[in-house]
Amino acid sequence: MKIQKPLLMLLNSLLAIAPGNLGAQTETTASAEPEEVLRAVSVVPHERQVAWQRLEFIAFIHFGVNTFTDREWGTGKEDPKIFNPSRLDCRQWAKTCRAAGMKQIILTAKHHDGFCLWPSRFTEHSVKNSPWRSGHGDVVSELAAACRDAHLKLGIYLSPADLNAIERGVYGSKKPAQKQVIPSPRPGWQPQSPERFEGVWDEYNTYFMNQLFELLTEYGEISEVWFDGANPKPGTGQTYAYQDWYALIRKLQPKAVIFGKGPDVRWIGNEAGGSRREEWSVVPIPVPPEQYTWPDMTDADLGSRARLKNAKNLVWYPAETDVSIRPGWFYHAREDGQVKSLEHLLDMYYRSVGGNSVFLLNVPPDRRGLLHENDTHRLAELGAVLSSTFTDNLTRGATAKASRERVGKPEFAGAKSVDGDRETCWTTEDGVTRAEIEYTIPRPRSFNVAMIQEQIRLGQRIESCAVDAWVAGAWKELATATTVGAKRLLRFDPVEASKVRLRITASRASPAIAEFGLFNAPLILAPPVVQRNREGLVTVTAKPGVEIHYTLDGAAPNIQSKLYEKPFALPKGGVLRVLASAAKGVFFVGTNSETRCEFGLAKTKWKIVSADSEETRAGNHAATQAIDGDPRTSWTTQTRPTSPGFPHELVIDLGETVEMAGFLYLPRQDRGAAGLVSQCEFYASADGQSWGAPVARGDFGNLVNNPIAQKVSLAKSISGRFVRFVALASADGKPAAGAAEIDVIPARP
Ligand code: FUL
Repeated sequence: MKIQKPLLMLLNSLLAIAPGNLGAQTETTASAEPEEVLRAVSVVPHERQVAWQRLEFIAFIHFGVNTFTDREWGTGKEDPKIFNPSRLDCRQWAKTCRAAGMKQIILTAKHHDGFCLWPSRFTEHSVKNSPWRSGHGDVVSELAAACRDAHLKLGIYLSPADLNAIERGVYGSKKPAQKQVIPSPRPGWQPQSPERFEGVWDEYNTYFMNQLFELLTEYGEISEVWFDGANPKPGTGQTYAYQDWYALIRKLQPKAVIFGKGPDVRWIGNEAGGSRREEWSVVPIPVPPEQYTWPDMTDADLGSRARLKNAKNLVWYPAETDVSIRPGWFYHAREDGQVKSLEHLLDMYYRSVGGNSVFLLNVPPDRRGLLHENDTHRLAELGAVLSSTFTDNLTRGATAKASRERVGKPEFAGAKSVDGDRETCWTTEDGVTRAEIEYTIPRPRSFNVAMIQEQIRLGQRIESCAVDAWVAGAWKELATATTVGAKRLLRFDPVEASKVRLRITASRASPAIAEFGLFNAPLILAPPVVQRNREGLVTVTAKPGVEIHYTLDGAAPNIQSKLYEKPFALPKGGVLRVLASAAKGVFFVGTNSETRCEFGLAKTKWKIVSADSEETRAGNHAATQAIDGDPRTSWTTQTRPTSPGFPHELVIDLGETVEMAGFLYLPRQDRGAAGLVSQCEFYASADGQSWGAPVARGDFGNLVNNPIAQKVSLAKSISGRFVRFVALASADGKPAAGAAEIDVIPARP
């Protein structure tokens, strides 16, 4: 039976809050449930959130002037003429995403630089002033058409922060707000939509809403509007009329969810692809949603019972996990060898889609306007593995025997959890919050993945559960989980069985299981793990059954390349590319499982000469940690309220004279925010006394969310024995500096 809206309301009141109606059940706990827990269970998703959740796997496309300037964050001062993709083809993007199993594409219509990928009538900083398609191009329109053809949904990223608008004095302008009507008239423009929005807005909010109006009325259906919280230049005093933006979106695209700085979908809280151990879609907020300015929610616990205590307002606010297939969000040729491995992508898929979240994977087009071959290849592999894993659900046709069912309600029988219909579900009686269900499949099969889905239209209920298999005459626990929500995927070693049991061990109300599945995922060829110590010794490890080959000249490794047999010395550093391939007679899915590393000089003789400050109070953040060859440890300057601010500096003695070609700055990798250096200078000296002018400057974007290694190359190599690293500004605007590692890239003879 499908759950229809009126019934849903009835069901919800029946299933969720029935503390007085517990009868003589033995497995009940609901009578004891505190009021706030019952309230949390009664919060359900809006239809647009259900539709979004079911997309599961979607694509992000970061494309714009940064693609051509090789930056992660632009300046707003770019010349629009630099945007000139030679072979832009949105159909190639759509085809690739579709083949990977993605259901939607979100495009950076405008990133922080303010450059618009559509010919907006409200700025000159756009494709209309670029040579691409002789100034008549419109990436949004080409992508909208490609998505329609490929049956993909379309989302729009429109950066609230706008560096070009700052340059023009529109953003952060102190001019008083005025009465406005959106869309603002433009000569010769007949807006396609009759909708009008009146209000009192400043220049930037008017500009922003006009852009939203263009994007939401001229490109067909838009399913997601992405509001990024990041701002490269905070402190201008510009405020955003969020509630008016939302009202405009609701009117023009009522089915679209609003992400991030908006009420429908929350940012998972990191850019590394992982969901929380407990990912609750119901979270407390301090004021009613209509008055709320949605913050980034990054706490480890957002919705546990402890968080619900004293909660004033509870909302359905599910998570989206955004991450890039490469280190950066925009395309950089230097990252062609750093496309994430199949294993890494799958791991993120399992943790996000299988962790009650939607997986938003970024694939950045290159300067041709095409997705690079390395990315398309990887996405095709990913799509193939996902479909070969999830097409054959072994519980199809299984029989189900539940410990508890609703008496006289066959529409909620155990069998409903294996009928392949996610609208139906198995539930127990009200108040029964612990239950088991046993599935028998027609013959023993081998499997290594279990899938549990709650009927989220009835809220999120399960707090813990376990899956067992009947093996050799006894139940064997395969895996346990905390929350479930829209989907929980559990991975374990392959097991062969015909009887499997799902145990709900704690739930906020009677569990409502929409689907339970079992799958057999293929073995994946994982990339080798490379480690190099301070002395320059390289160790490579891989799974059993894997052969390792490598190159040191930058060339792509293949099975003819040098075979790795034991650790080797790499004192001068360089680019190491290592390939995993299946040994004879072993079968894995996935090819090109490569790890690429760039190393600087070995640090055997290095010493710290001086550091202006070291934080040794909270953990060991001494300066030596920046040259210990261990990326997990870091130097940071003191963070006491009285600690001095920028500049900070570190002087290193390399122990010998070196011809230097560049530097690597690795920000701290432990997700700590203090000390991520966004601007710095490097100096070189023969004697550690006379330094002269800086030999290089670093200007690094997006470090807080994506603290990847930053490379600074010298225009001309320089010789020296001492290096001075001067930090000038930090990514979080606070006065501390730091580094996980500082490396010197030697000039190649
Ligand atoms: C961040 C931005 O600053 C990055 O450039 C990127 O767009 C990412 C998705 O969000 O906050």
